[in-house]
Amino acid sequence: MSGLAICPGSFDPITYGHLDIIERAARVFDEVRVVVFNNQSKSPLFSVEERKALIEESTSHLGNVTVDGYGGLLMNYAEEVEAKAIIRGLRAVSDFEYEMQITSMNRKLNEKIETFFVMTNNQYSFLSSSIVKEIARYHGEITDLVPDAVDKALKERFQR
Ligand code: COD
Repeated sequence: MSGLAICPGSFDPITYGHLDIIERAARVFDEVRVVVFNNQSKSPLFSVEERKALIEESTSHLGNVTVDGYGGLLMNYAEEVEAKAIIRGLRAVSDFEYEMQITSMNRKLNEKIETFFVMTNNQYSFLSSSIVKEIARYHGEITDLVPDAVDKALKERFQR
């Protein structure tokens, strides 16, 4: 599809579940922008700059993907860059209620920018940044769950 699609999120940090959604979006849209937002309610482990750098390294194999950070409303950003679509990932039915709520609100703010939902690969349906951080904090193995750069960054952050 022509035009720019935005993958918004906290990405604290990016996991293979996020990457799966980004790769699927990059196969469908000409241009994809991953945008890191500071979701204060989640008390982030990594700064926006650190999260952006980890996403850049993890998506360097995707020629049509760029990365940005933003401190305001998603729909304001989408309007500024003239995005055509918002892409969100779905893991399980439990994601649905939250996604319905933010999508309805975003549509109220701008009904011209459509939100598309992409279902994750089954192997990542249990995966979240929070679970990964929890495992890393107690020195469990996360190699299969996150890109190499994130594995390294988490190991450094939670060094014994
Ligand atoms: N498999 C597939 N998809 C996944 C997986 C997985 N294992 N893990 C996460 N995802 C998806 C999520 O469903 C989401 O689509 C995306 O990946 C990012 O996930 P998170 O958890 O990093 O990001 P969120 O959900 O915290 O992002 C929320 C936003 C930052 C987008 C939201 O808070 C926002 O828009 N903030 C900006 C302020 C704003 O506009 N607020 C008004 C909203 S109405």
